[in-house]
Amino acid sequence: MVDNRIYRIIDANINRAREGLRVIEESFRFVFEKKEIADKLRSIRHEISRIPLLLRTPFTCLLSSRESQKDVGSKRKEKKRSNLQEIISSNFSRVEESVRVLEEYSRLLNPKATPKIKKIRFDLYDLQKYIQLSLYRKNLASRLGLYIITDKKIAGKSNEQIVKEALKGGADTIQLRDKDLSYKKLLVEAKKIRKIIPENKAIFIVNDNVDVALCSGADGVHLGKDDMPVKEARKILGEDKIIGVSCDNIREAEKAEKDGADYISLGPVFPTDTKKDVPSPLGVKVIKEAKRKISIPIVAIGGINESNIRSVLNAGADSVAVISAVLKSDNINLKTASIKTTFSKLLKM
Ligand code: TZP
Ligand code: MG
Repeated sequence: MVDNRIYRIIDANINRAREGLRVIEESFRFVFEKKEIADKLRSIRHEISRIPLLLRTPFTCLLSSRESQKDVGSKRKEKKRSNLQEIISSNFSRVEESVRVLEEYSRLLNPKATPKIKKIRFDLYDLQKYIQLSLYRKNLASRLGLYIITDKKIAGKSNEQIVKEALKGGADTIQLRDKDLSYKKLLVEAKKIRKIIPENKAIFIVNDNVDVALCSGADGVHLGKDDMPVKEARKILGEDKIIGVSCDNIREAEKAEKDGADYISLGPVFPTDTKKDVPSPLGVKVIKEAKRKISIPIVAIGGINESNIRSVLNAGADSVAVISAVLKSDNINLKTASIKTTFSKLLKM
């Protein structure tokens, strides 16, 4: 005869696990609108609902053991949550703990069910990893802000010097772009720059080279037409690095999103002398159209300066990438700061 208190534990933990999953599921259904993930969560929720069957325990047994009002743990203070990520993460912990409890107590009811419940717990760990790293990348890519790209020739300064000054001026993202350095020297340069950019102060992206991005500890890589395809890059980089892709039309933008890019750069929006092999300026209309068609962040690029930044942001760009408007200035720090002030004011409107 099984102690009624064991049924009470099973009942409470099935409810807790199902409810926690439902909380996470709602975010993916209604906020992020990711059907695949919502479906996966729902299917695990259904597996949990079938646990009484696995334990050969009639639901009436579980219900009659329930004494929620008497629960000595029900008066505990609830913790504050300030964003969706925290809600999702705390609910994952709740669900995993509950499934562990079910797994352990299943030994008293039907030991044959224990490995099946254990499998649910391991599926949850994988799903949590995938979900939380995707959210981490989504958050990072939404904070690209004022995105400064290095160019030693235009600046007449070293990459390190450019980065130091741009950081002082408040750049949100720094991309190391150096087409002249060998693979070996680029890695040395990237490691030096990673040291100059404090984590959490600015985002650090390496242009072109996936290996260098990974080995230098950068936050991500930016890939162009001649670089590694996004899907291959993701295999190497894992789920905790962001991948940006250069696009010069809407079709490419849609493909980049489908392939798993975390953001795109789109341009040239205005005439530029900095990059030669680019199409004629696309105008801000391309930003407006991309905004309607894709949902990953859009970094506008090409000929952007203090006087046209407003039109780019009004068209819906999430971030602006700048080379010459900042690097041609004698004072990169002041120029960055001044563009940043305009950028921040416009984004707040
Ligand atoms: N990709 C499209 S345009 C461009 C790149 C790298 C150059 C942007 O530089 P600038 O000086 O800000 O126009
Ligand atoms: Mg490239």
